[in-house]
Amino acid sequence: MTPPDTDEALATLDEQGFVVLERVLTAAQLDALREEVLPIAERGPLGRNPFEGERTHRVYALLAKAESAAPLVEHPRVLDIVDRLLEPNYLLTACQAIHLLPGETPQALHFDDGFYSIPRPRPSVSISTIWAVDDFTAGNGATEVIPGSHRWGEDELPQPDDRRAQPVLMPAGSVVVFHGTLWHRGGANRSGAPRCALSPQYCQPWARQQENMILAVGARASRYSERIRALLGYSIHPPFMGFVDGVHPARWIDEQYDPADAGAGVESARFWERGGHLTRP
Ligand SMILES: O=C(O)CCC(=O)C(=O)O
Repeated sequence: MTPPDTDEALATLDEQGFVVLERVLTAAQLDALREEVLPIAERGPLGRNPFEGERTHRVYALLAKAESAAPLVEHPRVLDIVDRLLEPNYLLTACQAIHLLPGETPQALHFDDGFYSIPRPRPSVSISTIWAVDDFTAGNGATEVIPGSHRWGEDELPQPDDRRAQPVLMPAGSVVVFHGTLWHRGGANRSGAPRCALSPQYCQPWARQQENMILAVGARASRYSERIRALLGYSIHPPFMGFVDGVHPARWIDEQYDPADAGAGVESARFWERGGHLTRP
């Protein structure tokens, strides 16, 4: 099946809260990912509670450990969608591998931006993606979603075993993109083989990231593209959210970096020209 274009994907996201882009990774990207990420996932720590999954290897700070995750984090098909849903300068809030072992039970239904204390219904503060490294099947723990639940209010809660939850079936190399407000969970792995997924998640540029990406990735950030560095936090949300000692944070890993090249200086200059107000008084 041909993946929907960005406009179609946005329409589906608006209606259902999620959209699947099938087979968007090349065979080479998938091979590189499997070669590097699977051993890390298999060695990774088991979850510390039923939510993380006691039969799930869960590896955080993935960009510190596997450079082959980068093409997923900055995949143009995904970022074209996120660009239209979040404000410019949005950030990478989480980036993890989730490797469900046979026997894993269903996760609790939840939504990913639930820790921002803004009442629902509301726009998403974050957009999540889950990439299938293995095929997602009905039996191996495919992510389950409740279509339309991104619009639910505060009082609308799913049952623990809600019949509206449906598995996202997709072949390896596909990705499901969904609103941070969509109720979902990892499914039960009743198969005889593990199910590996990667989950980069993005948040508004004014929201605190779940994972402290600057500390998590550290000096390895310099190995990545400018786009990934900006997503990690080597960026500012103009006029000055994210400054370090009064200068653009990218200057700390690249002395030649000129914020004016990225347009970041322009917004800041306008702010000061207006006398330090976000809008004219
Ligand atoms: O593993 C999955 O399919 C979903 C996991 C998830 O939603 C989470 O851990 O927040």
